Amino acid sequence: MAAYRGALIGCGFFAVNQMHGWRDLSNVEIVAICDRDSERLRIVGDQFGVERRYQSAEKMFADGGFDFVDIATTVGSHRALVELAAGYKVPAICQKPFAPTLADAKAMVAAADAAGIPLMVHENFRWQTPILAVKAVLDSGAIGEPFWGRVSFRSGFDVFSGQPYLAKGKRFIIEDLGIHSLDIARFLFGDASRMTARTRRVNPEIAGEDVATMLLDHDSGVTSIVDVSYATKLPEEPFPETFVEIDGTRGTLRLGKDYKLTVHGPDGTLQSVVAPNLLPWASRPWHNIQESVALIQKHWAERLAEGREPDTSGRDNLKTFALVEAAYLSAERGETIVIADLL
Ligand code: NAD
Ligand code: 89V
Repeated sequence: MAAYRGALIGCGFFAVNQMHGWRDLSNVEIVAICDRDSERLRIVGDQFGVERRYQSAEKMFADGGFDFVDIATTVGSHRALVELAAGYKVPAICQKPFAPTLADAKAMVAAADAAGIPLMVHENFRWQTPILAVKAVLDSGAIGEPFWGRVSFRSGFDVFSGQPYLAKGKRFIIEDLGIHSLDIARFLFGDASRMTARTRRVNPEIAGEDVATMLLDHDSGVTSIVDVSYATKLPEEPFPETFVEIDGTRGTLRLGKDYKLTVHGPDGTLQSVVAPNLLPWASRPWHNIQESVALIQKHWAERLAEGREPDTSGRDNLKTFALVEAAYLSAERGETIVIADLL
C-alpha cells in the first residue's frame, strides 16, 4: 500500500495532469475520485484505474479511507470543499484561484488552522523549471542585489476552447493567470507592500479583462512590473512561457523565448537553455506547466512526510491573493493600494 492514499475532487480539463503527477509518485495512490459529472468521472476513473467513484463529495468524505484530498474543481466550489475537508480533518490541496474573494480565502485558512490540517494551494508556476533556474541565479548572488524586475506573460493563445469558463467571468486574466505571475514576483522579489494596476478588455467576445499592467513595491526594495495579456498577437506564439527581466547591482538576468536564460555579471555573460522536461504524459506547449504540476505534488508529499507547511500553503497564498484583489481595486479606483490594508 502507498504511504499516502489520496482522493481527488473535480475530474475536468486540468485534473488529468494532476492524476498523471500522482501516478508518477511511488508513495502516493489516488484511491477515490469525485465529480458531479458522471461522464468525467467515467473517463478519468477508467484512464487511471480508480474504482471508488463518487458524484457527491459529502458521500466520499463520509466513506473516508484517504489521507488527503486534492480539490481540482473551479473556484466557486473551493471554499465549501476545503471546509468539508476541514470538517473531516483531512489535509487538503486546493487549485488556484484559491477562492472567489480574499474574505473566503481567509475563512478557508482559518478553517484549516482550526482543524489542524495542512492546506496547500496548487500554485504551480513557481515550480516551473525555468522559474526555479531564475531563482537559483538570484540566490547565487551572480547579479548582486536585485533592484528592478519584470514578470511578463503576453500571448494570443486560445485558452477559451479548453477552459470555456474563462470567457464568462467578470474577472479574467488577473484572477486566472496574473495570480501565477504575481506569485512568481513574490517568489523572486519577496512580499509586496503596494500595488498600482491598469486593465483593459481587448477581446469583445469575453466578459472580463484580458490585459493587465501592474506595478509593485516589494519590501526588499525591488520595484517590479507584472504584465499579462491574452490579446497579444506575436509572430511566434510563446504560450505558456513567462519571461523575466531582472536588473541587479552587479549585473542582469533575462529569461526569454524558448527558455533562453542570459546572465550577465562582472565575470562575463552566460547563456543557457532552461527548458522544462517533456514528461512521458505531457504535450507541448503545456509541458512547462505539466512538469510544474508533478513538482508541486512531489513537494506536497514530501512536506506531509516531514510534517512541515508547504511553500504555497493557504496562509502563504493569502499574500498572493491580496495582490490580485489589490490589482482589481487599483484599476477600478485609479489609486495605489496598500497591501497591509487588505490582509
Ligand atoms: P473544468 O470545468 O474542466 O473541471 C472542473 C470539474 O469539477 C468539472 O468536471 C465539474 O463537474 C467538477 N465539479 C465542480 N464542482 C464540483 C463539486 N462541488 N463536486 C464535484 N465535482 C465538481 O475546470 P478546469 O479547467 O479543470 O479547472 C479546474 C481548476 O484548475 C480551476 O480552478 C482552474 O483555475 C485551475 N487550473 C489551474 C491550472 C494551473 O496551472 N494551476 C491550469 C488550468 C486550470
Ligand atoms: O495555468 C492556468 O491557470 C491556466 C492558463 C494557463 C490557461 O491560464 O488557466
